Amino acid sequence: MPRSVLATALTVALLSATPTLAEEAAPPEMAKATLINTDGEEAGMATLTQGPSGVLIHVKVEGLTPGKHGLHLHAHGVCEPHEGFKTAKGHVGKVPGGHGLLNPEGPEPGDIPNIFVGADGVGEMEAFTSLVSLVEGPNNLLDEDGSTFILHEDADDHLTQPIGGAGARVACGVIEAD
Ligand SMILES: [Cu+2]
Repeated sequence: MPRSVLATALTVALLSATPTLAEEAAPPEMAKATLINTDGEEAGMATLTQGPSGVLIHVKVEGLTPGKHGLHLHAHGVCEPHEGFKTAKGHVGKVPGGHGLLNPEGPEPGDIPNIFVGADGVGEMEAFTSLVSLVEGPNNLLDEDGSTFILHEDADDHLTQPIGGAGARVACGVIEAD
């Protein structure tokens, strides 16, 4: 092969291996959830951002009892305050005996760390999980029947079944593509 033809072939190969600008600039997949309390009043906001290996979660709440509260991803995208938010169903990816970030048999994909609420009733947390997705797989939070954040009355000890002793459901937010 003449040298100039080889050089051209190499250039074409290199160009085709370079990502296009559109691919590089593609924004991350985002979702959000407005949390409501058991009176149906707004109690906070959550944002979710898809990263290359999981989802970054940010939650901010207000008007809640000070202290630690269990926070989970639940498997159904309906928040009905008068039903005690039972309409959100169980945890994403729930398996018997599998709840808890510290559970040798766990965790469930819906398990995330607690949120801490201060004396002023305001709480905020950031967490990352590779067990769920906003774009694909069996634990896609934006699947057909949706998903929710559920904030519980008490702390999750990350071990006790079935919900870490976290008690009643006090706030709920439907996760929606943003
Ligand atoms: Cu829960």
